[in-house]
Amino acid sequence: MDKLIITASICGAEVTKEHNPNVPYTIEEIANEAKRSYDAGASIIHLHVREDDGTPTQSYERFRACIMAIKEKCPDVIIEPSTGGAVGMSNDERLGPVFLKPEIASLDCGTCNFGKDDIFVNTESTIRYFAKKMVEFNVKPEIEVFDKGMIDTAIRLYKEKVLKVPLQFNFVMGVRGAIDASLMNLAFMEASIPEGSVYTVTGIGRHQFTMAAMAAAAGGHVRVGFEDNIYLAKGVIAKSNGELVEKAVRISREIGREIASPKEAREILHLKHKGE
Ligand code: KMH
Ligand code: ZN
Repeated sequence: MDKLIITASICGAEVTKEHNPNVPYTIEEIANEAKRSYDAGASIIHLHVREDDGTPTQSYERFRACIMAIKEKCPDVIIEPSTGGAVGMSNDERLGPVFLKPEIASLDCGTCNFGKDDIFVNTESTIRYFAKKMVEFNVKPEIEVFDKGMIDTAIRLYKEKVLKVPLQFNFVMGVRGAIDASLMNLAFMEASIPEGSVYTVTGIGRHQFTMAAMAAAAGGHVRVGFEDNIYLAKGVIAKSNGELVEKAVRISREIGREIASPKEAREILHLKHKGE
């Protein structure tokens, strides 16, 4: 089994300081949270950015500033900008960070309800448009799936040569409106991806660490962070993303699986370091 790659989703677009005062907004706060996560064992930072007042933005300039600040503190960490942005953003707005040519970026492969009243819209035309832009800018897509049908969409795009192997998936499990977080569903998702693919598991809310444990045991990889969960344990607000990463590291080491460095993660994911 490969070493475990930990992705830290440090900021997200929906979670706020009202939920957890430690959610980062400013460039300095985002860079500090990335550093805490990296020091704890994260090799990938899944990055959303905010204006100083917390408003989510996909601005090229804001991403550039945040990425530079993160690289200053952790030069070798893998930075994976989001192209999901926040619900309601336009496609071209969402694509902003792709023009920075990161090594990797998220590619959301379907539409789903997102919480009580929101819909996260990713039509097939949108997915194709984003995938083609990523190929053009030499950015590896991490295929975000919130439901099993999104895996099938990705496979269709791979068969049409829009996406290239090895495919890299992130199974987001437990969003209200999409696939639930359970062992049975994880086994189903894992069995549905092409051989040779790599997958990460993101358990939402209280499912974060149960799903992390299952993924670590099954040979998948793990994502933790404020974007997905703000609690270290029931009723205990996490002081930083670093605490969440530390817990994922403890779980993995307890079952005998070591943690991948950024260099090892690049090897597992077939990424090329584009560091200046
Ligand atoms: N903020 C969500 C609507 C991604 O990063 O690609 C979508 C999201 C997925 O976070
Ligand atoms: Zn995200």
